[in-house]
Amino acid sequence: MKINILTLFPAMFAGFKSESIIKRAINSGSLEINIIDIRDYTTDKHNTADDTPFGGGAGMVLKAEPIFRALENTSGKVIYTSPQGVTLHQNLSNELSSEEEITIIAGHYEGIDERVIEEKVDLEISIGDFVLTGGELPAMVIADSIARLLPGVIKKDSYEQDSFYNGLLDHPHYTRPAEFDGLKVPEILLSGHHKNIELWRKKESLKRTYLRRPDLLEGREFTKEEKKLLKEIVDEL
Ligand code: 9D3
Repeated sequence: MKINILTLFPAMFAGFKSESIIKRAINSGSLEINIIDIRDYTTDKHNTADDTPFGGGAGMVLKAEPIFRALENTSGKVIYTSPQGVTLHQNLSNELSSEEEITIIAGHYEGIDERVIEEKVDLEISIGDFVLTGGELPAMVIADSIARLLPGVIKKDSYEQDSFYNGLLDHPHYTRPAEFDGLKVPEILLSGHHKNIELWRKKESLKRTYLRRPDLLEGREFTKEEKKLLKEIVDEL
């Protein structure tokens, strides 16, 4: 999959591309991240990418023309990061991960000229109800959540266990040593009894979800095993 990102601040994306899982996804050929500097598509001698808003007011607006020109080198869905957009959800990331190519326009300052949105943008996405300085981090968040779903990037049994994928929060994790400063790892995890470990993890997942995100359990169909575990959880509280 190819993900184009249009930005006025390409340097912000350097670390994103060159570390950890995203780096591996790129090197394995399943992902291409193409950072496009909007300033490269300006035509005046001062490379002006933004201007003051018509009608007055504070801040600057990204000009339409350089963005239109930059988009000529892309294909596929165009996404604009915006506080006015739909809130990102795992279901949307799952859908976007089956696209061959997408382009994310990272906004900055007050936003972009509305004519870009009217003519070119298919989908506006927010990453939640809090205020950031620009759309660069949201662009990385969107790209990251898509990239990890691409074939061969992470093991399937790894993301099938994710909250919002299986609908439950994660269970606790421990690694060596088995005792640290008198703090012990739950016995069962050292037992080597895989069936019981799986059941313990399922119960811890259910318990956390019940206590922290009961909204995730609304409307869920429970298996017989899950009903039994939930009864134990409630009785033990
Ligand atoms: C002071 C500017 N505000 C005037 C009402 C509006 C505003 C414009 C641009 C506020 C923040 C931003 C920058 N944020 C984004 O571009 C953004 C964002 C966010 O701030 N939170 C969550 N998701 C997103 S996606 C893009």
